[in-house]
Amino acid sequence: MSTGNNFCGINFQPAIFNASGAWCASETELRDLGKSSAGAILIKSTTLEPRSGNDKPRFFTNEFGSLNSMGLPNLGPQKYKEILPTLRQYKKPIIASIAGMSPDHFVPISQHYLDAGVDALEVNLSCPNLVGKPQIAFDFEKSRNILQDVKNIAGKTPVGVKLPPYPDPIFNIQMAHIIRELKIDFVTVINSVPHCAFIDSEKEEFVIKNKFGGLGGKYVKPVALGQVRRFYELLEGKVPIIGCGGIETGKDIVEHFLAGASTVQVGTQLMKEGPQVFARLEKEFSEELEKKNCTAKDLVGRAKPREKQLGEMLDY
Ligand code: RRO
Repeated sequence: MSTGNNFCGINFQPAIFNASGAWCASETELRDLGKSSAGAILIKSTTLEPRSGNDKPRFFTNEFGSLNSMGLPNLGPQKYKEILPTLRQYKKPIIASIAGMSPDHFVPISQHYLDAGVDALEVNLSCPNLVGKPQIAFDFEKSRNILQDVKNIAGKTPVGVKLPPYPDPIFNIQMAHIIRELKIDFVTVINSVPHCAFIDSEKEEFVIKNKFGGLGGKYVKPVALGQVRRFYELLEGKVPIIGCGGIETGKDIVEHFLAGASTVQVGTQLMKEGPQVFARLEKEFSEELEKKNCTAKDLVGRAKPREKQLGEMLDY
């Protein structure tokens, strides 16, 4: 059964690839993704100038997930532009993630990647780890202007937006309005859950230098599924959604598709397991599809509300 999907004129085979930030900052990591079974290569969120990121330790994992305060370490658009032709040999779609340190940086960063012929742009409005800089996605006017500016120069190249988990659906409604108005091509949800903290009780210290970071992994799967479904409904299934958050198994991928995702990204589990995670997930997803006797595409948005069963004690 097909684990692939096709949208915005891009073929994802399988419909599983890396989340921006996970294993995609250096040339070696990007080549690793190319050699893996990932269905696309997504480059680390890129700022106009290269950045070394926040002080270490800045990444932590446990059995339930991860916490990061990376602070956008990336090689900058010039370097990624140089690497891009070598990534073409892997014959996968290549997507660039754009993260301006200021609103007027989004267009020049995007232009570098458009010149290099990337297959899509994912505009990251939700970096949680820049101290003193709020996530842009909560400022709807700023978000609209940035997306409009990038859309204006992108021509036929699809432009998507990467969003944070919104704590109330009123925010999803406002963002969905912008997405529809500007004809944004896809939506990626969710970025990590911001300003979380882990504390080691024996050492009596935070697990990362910056104390606060973005939460990912198993902890966030229900949050991600809720956001995928919200946007699926608000956009009436007409704008493809990339589901991201808590994918560890083929069943998790099925859940994201049932919620409304058309493809998925893997972050925490990729960091834990390395790029061989994609071969395992593709196999597990394929097995789940065999059991259901359907393709990945058939699953999109298929989850329905639970009905009360006869005799079931669910009265409160
Ligand atoms: O680099 C980061 O600290 C980072 C980014 Br840009 C992002 O979008 N999400 C995240 O969890 N970390």
